Amino acid sequence: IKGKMHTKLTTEERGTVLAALLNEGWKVLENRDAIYKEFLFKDFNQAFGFMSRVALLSEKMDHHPEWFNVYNKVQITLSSHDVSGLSGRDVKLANFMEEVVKSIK
Ligand code: HBI
Repeated sequence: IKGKMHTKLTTEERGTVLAALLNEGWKVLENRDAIYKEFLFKDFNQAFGFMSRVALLSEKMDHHPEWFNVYNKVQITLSSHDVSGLSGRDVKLANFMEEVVKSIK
């Protein structure tokens, strides 16, 4: 399907929508076309509540994060296997995560 979601982010998109995420603390990995962020919450309950809400959207999008959780910390890497890099789906999911955090904290 042509369209933002199933093609690699263009250079232009990397300067706009992706740059906005970098301003929110996301980092582009050195050795992979992927973005990474670590979220810290008050406790496990908050962290898992965040993960639950993200999980529901990721299932609906059929686009899943690579994540690691210990207590109140959630480390997240986003990339799109089917384009071997970043796509609009990663941007959409990252933006959703930022919204969820705002509604929790
Ligand atoms: N999640 N991050 C990510 N990247 C994908 O390409 C992807 C996915 N979840 C499910 C999915 N692709 C399916 O569409 C394919 O595995 C069939």
